[in-house]
Amino acid sequence: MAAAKKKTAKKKATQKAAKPAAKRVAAKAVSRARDRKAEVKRDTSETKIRVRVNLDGTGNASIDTGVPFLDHMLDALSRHSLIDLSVEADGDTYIDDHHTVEDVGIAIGQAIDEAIGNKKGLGRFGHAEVPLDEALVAVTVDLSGRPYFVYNVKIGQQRVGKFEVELVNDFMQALMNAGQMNLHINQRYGRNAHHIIEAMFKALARALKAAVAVDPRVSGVPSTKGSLRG
Ligand SMILES: [Mn+2]
Repeated sequence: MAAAKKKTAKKKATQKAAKPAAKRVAAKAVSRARDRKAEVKRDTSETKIRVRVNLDGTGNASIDTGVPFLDHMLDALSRHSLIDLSVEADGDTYIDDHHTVEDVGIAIGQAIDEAIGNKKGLGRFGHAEVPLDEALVAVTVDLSGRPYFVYNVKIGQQRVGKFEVELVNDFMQALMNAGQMNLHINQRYGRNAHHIIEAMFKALARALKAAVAVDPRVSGVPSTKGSLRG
């Protein structure tokens, strides 16, 4: 009689233990399936911008900023990061491209930061060096929540077509601030402005691809401080 009772109790205990384990698995699957998408609308007297990102995309880009060279660069950013990126901008380009380029940088930075969410399991760091013919550019990113910007770039020409080369600096700075990221850009060498800037955007893409990736082996936020928000 006592033995039979013991057996029943053991069976019950086994059933009890099985239930929470099943629940845990289900919860994990849900959190992994969380959409890492964001939409940012920015509306000022200078620009009207809509940006949509999907960090777990396939590099699908739909870009129309009114600044053709920027469209070309954002297309490369999306393609090589595998981040789906949609950008529509209607800015005061009759003045110059400055407001539009800077505000697109802000909106993309905000969208990426929002899509990253709680940063659990985040790769956090990314580094890539990308060549384009004679040019080589390195980009290092830390999605630390602490904005810091290093821009070691020297380009001889002032323009690529109609596009002002110094706006690349403004774009990267805006992206870094709004995206709350530590961003280091180091041009190793290069002669042609188009090549240097395009290598920079491709390196940014590859660095971001690693930094926004989620590693299922990491539990919690990848920080000894326990937080990557400021
Ligand atoms: Mn090109």
